[in-house]
Amino acid sequence: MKKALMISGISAMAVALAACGNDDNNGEANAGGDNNGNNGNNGSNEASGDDGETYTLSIGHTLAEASHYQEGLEEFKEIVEERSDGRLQIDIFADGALGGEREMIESLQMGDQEMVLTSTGPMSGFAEEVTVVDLPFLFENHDHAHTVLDGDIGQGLLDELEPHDLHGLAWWENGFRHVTNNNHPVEGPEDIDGLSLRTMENDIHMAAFEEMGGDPTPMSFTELFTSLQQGVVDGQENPIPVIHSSRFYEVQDHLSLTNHVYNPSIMMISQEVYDELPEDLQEILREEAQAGAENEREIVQRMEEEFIGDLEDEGMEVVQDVDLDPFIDAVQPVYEEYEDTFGADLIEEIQNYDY
Ligand code: EAX
Repeated sequence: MKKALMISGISAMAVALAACGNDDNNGEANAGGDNNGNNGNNGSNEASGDDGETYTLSIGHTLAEASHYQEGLEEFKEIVEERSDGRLQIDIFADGALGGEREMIESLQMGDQEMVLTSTGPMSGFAEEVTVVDLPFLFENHDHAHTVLDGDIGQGLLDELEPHDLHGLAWWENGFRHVTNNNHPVEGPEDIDGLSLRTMENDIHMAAFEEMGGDPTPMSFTELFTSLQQGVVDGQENPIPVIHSSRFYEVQDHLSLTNHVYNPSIMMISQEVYDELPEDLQEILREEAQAGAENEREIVQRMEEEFIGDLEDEGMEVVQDVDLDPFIDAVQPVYEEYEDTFGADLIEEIQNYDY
């Protein structure tokens, strides 16, 4: 299995030779230990202190350089490289340069890519348990979502990733998703009827639009702008910062603030890569991923407030005061369909969470 983690510096050879030497004595690869079976890293393979290595971690995402993901990641990169004294190098790849989200997650599992910042959209193909968050209208607002995801429920969902060779570092944010299309304004679920809409590769989202008579087409984000431009689909749904930073106003006439689902993102690292890092660098990644999440959520909020007016200035007709109750009623069958998958108790616990 190709190792993704790039270790640079001549010390890599020295560490490898030292590990081989210690292998001869106590059968455990380690760094900095003695030959009496006491290794320098609490019995695990990670060195606990500075092993003199530089680790280069590539992180991919599908959004534009002008997006909330990119802005949040640039600040994450700066603080991680500073806190680690350069022992961690973060290389950011935007615009789907490393592939669509599903492809990048697969690359992490194979150890061919170190990190990804991805929507939960394609996660049903990897860890279905996590996609409980994709139920339409599950979260009432951002505070509700943040409180659940930053608590025991959110950590429990991240823990579900580990058996799939993925390590969830923190819950970042994409935002509340809204419908755009080129046919007509959407003011009620009846206006979804007959629309062909691109969705993420997410069964729950597809089921929700089918309940309203829509014709969902699952598609990687990397194909979306061209598909809209060519009329392959009538519309799509995404948060305001995505619609703006990916310039969908150039290929979509109507935007309706349907708020139909809160869409979190996950900052993930390949479990194989994570396990190879010294514990002090693992701690920096964990702490700064969470701090970066809280920073990126503020970026999303700023963009959501700022960009609706911009989208109108760019020519989009925006339906702002959408009555959500008919939409909520229309998608109730999706909850019945997925109750067995996630458990009624977990769904109710999230819905009734005190925030
Ligand atoms: O995660 O695929 C999508 O619509 C997502 O919003 C995008 O990839 C960012």
